[in-house]
Amino acid sequence: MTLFSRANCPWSHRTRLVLAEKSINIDIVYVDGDHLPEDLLDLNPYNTVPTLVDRELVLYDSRVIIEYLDERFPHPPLMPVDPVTRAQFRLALFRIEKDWYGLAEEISTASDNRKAGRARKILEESIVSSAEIFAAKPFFLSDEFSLVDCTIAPILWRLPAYGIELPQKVKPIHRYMDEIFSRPSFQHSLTEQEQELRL
Ligand SMILES: N[C@@H](CCC(=O)N[C@@H](CS)C(=O)NCC(=O)O)C(=O)O
Repeated sequence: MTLFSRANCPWSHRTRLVLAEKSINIDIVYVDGDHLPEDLLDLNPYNTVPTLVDRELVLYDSRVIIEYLDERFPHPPLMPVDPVTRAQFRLALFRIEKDWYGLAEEISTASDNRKAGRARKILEESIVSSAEIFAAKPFFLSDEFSLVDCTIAPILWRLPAYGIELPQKVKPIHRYMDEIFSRPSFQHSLTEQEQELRL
């Protein structure tokens, strides 16, 4: 299997974290700069990373990829088994992608400081307002580490790069970050560029 990834892309990062959590050995091809490799352009009509190639199968969109990886490599499972909890996890994934990843992208690509500042403020407020959910269980919505944690972690890791410092009062979120960031799979998932985001 081959994964096309960028060295500092949150969508690629969550995919690398799933790979690390499941100890899946895979070739990771890092793309850099404006020009994507020809084979990737041929494989993925949206020209995005991450893109996964597993023999004849080509997958893009990190959500499609991580759900495939969870089913193809069931241990450890990263989704609950019962339909109601699975649906709740999928809804959480949808919201985190739409809200937090959306705002993170706005901060990174904003054409002016005012727009970036507005997105920064909304992202910080949204994360802080979720403190009770972080407090309720060891992992997000769960006693077990899951695809939702794999999705949240790349955004929390990048907070300093987004210019966000969470207040000390949100202790459950600081506890959660310490827990996730010290996980061997998380450490393994980081590229050099990502390590430098929190030196
Ligand atoms: N929803 C997509 C978003 C992927 C995405 O936006 N990737 C960015 C990099 S972070 C991308 O490929 N941009 C074009 C490029 O890097 O050339 C996913 O989950 O895979």
